[in-house]
Amino acid sequence: MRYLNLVLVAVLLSVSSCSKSKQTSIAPIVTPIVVNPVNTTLKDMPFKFGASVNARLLENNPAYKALVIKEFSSLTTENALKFATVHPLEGHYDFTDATNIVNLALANGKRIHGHTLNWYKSLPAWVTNFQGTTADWENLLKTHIQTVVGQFKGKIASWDVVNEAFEDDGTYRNSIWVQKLGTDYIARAFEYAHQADPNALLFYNDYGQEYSTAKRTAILNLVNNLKSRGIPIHGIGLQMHTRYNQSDANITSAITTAAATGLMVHISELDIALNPDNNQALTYTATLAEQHAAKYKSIVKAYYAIPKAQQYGITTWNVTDADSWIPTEYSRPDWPLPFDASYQRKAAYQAILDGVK
Ligand code: 9MR
Repeated sequence: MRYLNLVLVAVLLSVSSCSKSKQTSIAPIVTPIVVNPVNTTLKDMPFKFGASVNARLLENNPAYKALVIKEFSSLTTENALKFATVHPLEGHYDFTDATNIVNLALANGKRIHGHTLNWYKSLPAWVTNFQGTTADWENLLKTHIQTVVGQFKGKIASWDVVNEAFEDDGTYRNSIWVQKLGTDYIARAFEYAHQADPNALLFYNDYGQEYSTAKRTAILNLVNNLKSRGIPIHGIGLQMHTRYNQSDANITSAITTAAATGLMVHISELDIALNPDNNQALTYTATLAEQHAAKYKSIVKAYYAIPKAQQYGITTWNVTDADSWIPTEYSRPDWPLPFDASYQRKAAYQAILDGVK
């Protein structure tokens, strides 16, 4: 023990005398900061980068859960807060899935985005069969929104308040909500949500804003109208379910025109299909992987060019090619996400990081 101490003292003395005698002649050593790409994750992007997450997979698949925790700084509830899930019977709410996702997000320092308070799809039978006066329908809309938002007040940072209210030709979708309440129910949906959580950021969310000018214009008109009336709307969600061969010009127009409203812009459901023509025999090749990566990069670049304060973030719809909704929905092979079916990073992953360099 004593011998060890002596050795230590001797070593320290020699180091200090050595550095003293040479300190005037040696330039200070500057340790270079090496960015290790292995340790870099999507959490390190200069804006929030998220994914929509599936409650069942988080519950049953530890590798999926680990990937979600490791990579993302924001989580969107894929299905857990849709009307049919959260409010399956009249007067009966089931917050189980949503609560699990919210708790996971909060425990891991992630922002949580709620999807969606109002949609024409995923409605339970009790709503589609509901019989009542206009006032009864208004009460149904208001009660649902305020119960769900109120349940997660202070925890869910932002909401897709109204989802997909327009057709691709820019006309209002003839949804059950428009049939029962007229198109201005949209404004009231935002007001109801705001009353339930005045700090929550409220978004209008829709797809096709990159490929349909008519739809984009209709959405911008709606949003500007709501703004001018003082309705509490804070952002536009560009779903961006797009394809590898969509033009950069169209994508950039959707992003810049949304930003021109002054509201925040959320690329809220990003995925890039490689097989939009439903070719059953298509296989994933290096060429497709590169085209995929290039489109991810150009989307990230265009997004990063809007004012920082308006960059609410980019969220992919689902996490990996194994859980993407696209192959199931269209019964075709496809590889739309930055992680492959074995949860490995694809070329698109690096392209996302490169998009902000
Ligand atoms: O990914 C979702 C899928 O699991 C559901 O079955 C489907 C119906 O609720 O909705 C999918 O998510 C959609 C989202 O809610 C709105 N934009 C389009 C998404 C893909 O269809």
